[in-house]
Amino acid sequence: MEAPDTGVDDMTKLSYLHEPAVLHNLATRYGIKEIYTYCGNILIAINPFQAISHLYDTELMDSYKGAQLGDRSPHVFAITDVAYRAMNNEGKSNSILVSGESGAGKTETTKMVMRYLAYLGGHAAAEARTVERKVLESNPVLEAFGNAKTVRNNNSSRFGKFVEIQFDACGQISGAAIRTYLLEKSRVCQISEPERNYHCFYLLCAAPPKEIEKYKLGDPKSFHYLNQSSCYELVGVDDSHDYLATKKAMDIVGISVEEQDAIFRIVAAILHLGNIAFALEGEDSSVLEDDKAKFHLQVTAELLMCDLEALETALCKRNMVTPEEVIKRSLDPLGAAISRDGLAKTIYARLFDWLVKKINVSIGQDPDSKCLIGVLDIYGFESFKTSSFEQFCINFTNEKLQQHFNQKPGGIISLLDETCMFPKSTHETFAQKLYQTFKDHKRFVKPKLARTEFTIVHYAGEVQYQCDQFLDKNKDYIVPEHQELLSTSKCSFIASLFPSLNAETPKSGKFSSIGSRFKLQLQQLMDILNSTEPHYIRCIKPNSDLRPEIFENVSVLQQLRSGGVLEAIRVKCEGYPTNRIFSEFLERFSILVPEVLKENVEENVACKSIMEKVGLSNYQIGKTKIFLRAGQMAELDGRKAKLLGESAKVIQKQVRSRI
Ligand code: AOV
Ligand code: MG
Repeated sequence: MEAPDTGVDDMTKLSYLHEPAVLHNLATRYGIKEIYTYCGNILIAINPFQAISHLYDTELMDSYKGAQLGDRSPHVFAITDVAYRAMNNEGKSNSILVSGESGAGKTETTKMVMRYLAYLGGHAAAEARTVERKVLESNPVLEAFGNAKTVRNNNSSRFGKFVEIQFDACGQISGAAIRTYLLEKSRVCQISEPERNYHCFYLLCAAPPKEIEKYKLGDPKSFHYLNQSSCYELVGVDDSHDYLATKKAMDIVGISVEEQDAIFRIVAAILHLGNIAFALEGEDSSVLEDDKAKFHLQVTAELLMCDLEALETALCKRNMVTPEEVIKRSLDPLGAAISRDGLAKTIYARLFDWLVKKINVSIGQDPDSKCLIGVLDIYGFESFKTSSFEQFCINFTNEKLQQHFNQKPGGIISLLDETCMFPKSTHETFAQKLYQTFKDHKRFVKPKLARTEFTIVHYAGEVQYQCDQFLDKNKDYIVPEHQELLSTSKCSFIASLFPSLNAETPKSGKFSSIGSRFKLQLQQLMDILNSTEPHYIRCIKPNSDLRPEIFENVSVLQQLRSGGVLEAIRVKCEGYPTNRIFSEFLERFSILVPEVLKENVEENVACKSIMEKVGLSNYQIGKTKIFLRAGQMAELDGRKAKLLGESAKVIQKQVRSRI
C-alpha cells in the first residue's frame, strides 16, 4: 500500500513511473532498512552492508511458506517460494537468476535462496549429512578456495556458480549438481594493493600451531604470493575461526580427514613454491637465489611428496625435443619464475576442480528427478585499472545474462584463438587484428594512442582491456615436465590431480582454448536456463565504500538503467507479464472447460474458449503462446481451485504439510 513515509513495496504501483520517483522510493525504503522492493515480479535487493536483525529468521521463513507474492513484504524468500510452488504445481523446472555488479550482494542473496529451499524441501531427519546440509555447506568450502578480497568486494567470488537443486515427486530435495565457471587463476601468483589472494591461504596461516608446524608456515607477510599487497586481514573476519569452520564444512560435505590434510598440504606447498626465487647464472641460466630459496624448494618437495632435484629441474629447465635427442635447455630467472607461477596456478586450479567434483559426488545426483531449481551466482561486472582476460570473461558472462550480447562484438574469442594458433603472434598482432576487424563496430573503441588496448562499451559501462596477457591466459596448457613431476608424486591425492597423459588429453603442443571452452560452457548454461521458468533478483550496490546507510543516487540509477529494471517496469505496466505455451496452458486449465479437449479444436481456439468462459479479456494470442495481463493467471488459478472443490484441497493440504 502506498504510504508516504515507507514508500511502496512494488514499484509498478507508483503513481508516477519516472526515474526520480523510482529512485526516491528505493531510497526511502532503504532508509528504513527495507532492502527489498518488487518491480512486478522482479525482486530488487539493495545491499544493506550490515546485518538486519530477524531478516532471515526461521519464523520469517515460516511466514513466507505458501504465501502469494505480494501478500507479505518483498523478500528473497517470497520469490523462492513462488519458484518452488511453480515447480511443484506445474511440474516444470525453475531458475532464480541473481545479478548485479561486484559487491552488490549476489552471493549472500544466493545463499538465502538456498537456505530457504533447504527449509522447504529439507528432510525431517536430525541427521547432520542430509543432502540439503551438504548443499549449504558447499558454500563456505567453495568460498574459502574461490573467493578473495578485491577493490570492489571483501568477499568477491572469483568463479561463477550454477547450483542445480533436484527435487523428488514430493518436493523434497533429492540431489544437487554444482557447476562452476572459470576460476581466476592469475590471483594465485599475482595480487595488487589493496587486494588479497584466495581466503584459504590466510586461513591456513592462522591455523592452530600444530598445523603451522606441520606445513612449515608462519607469518603471511613472509610469502611472496601474499606480500605483493599489504592487506592481510579483513575487518570483521577471524581467519583462525574460519579455518576451523572451513574444515567443519569440509567434514559435512564428505571430504575425509586425509583428503583435508592433502588439500592444505597443497595450499602450503603453493606458498612455499612462490618463495623459490631465482638468480642469473652464466649468460642465460638460472639457479636458486639463496639459502632461503633452497629451504623453500625443499619444503615444497616434501609437501608435494616429489623428488627435490626433479622439482628444481622442472622449474629451471625445459626439454627441447630434436629428431635425434631430448636436450635440456636452461631458463633464465624470469623464465624460471614464469614456470614456477605456471605450476602454482595449475596445481591450484586442479585442486579447485577436485573440490567441486568431490562435493558433487558426495551430495549425489537424483537421476529420477523431474524438476529442479537452478540458482545462478556469477561474478559481477567489473572494471579495474588493469582489466585483462579474466575481466573480459567475467563481463562477457554478465553481458550474456543480460541478453544484450547480440549487439556486442562477437568473435573476439575466435579472433584470439586464431591468434594463439599462429606461432609468431604477439599481443600486438592480436590488438591490430582486433582494430581491423571491429573498427566500425559501435560497441568497440580503439583508445587514442593505444597500441595494445581496446575498449568495449558494455551494458554496464565502458571497460578498457589490456591485451598483453590475453594470449597466454587463453592457452590451457600444462608444461609436460610439470605434469610428469606431479603425476609421480608419492601422495596419491596429488598424483590423482595429474593423471598421466593419455589419448584423451590433447597432445602436447596442441592448443586448447580457455576462452572457447568458457564460451561453450556459457552456451550450455543458457540452454539450461532457457528450459526453465526464470525468476529474477537484481542486486544493487548502494555505494562503493561498502558502508551501511549510504545511498548514492547516481550509481543506483546507473545500475537500475543498465540492469534493465526501469525498462522492465515499463513493459510490466503496459504489457503482459505472464505467458504460457498453448499446450501447457491447456493442460493446466482445460478442466475449466472440459469440452475444449473433446471437440477437435485448434489449441489457440481452445485457449480462447477458456478465457471467454472465465470472463477474461484483454489478453493476447500469439503464434505458440497465450499472453496474460497481470492478475489473470491468479484469476484462472482461483477458478480452478474452486472447481476442484474442498475435498481436493484437503488432500493437497495434507500433502503439503508432509513436505
Ligand atoms: P557479490 O557476490 O554480488 O559480489 P556479496 O554477496 O559477496 O556480493 O556481498 C558483498 C558483501 O555485502 C557481503 O560480504 C556482505 O558483507 C554484504 N551483504 C550483501 N548482502 C547482504 C545482506 N543481505 N545482509 C547483510 N550484508 C550483506 V562479486 O562475488 O564481487 O560480483 O564477484
Ligand atoms: Mg559473489
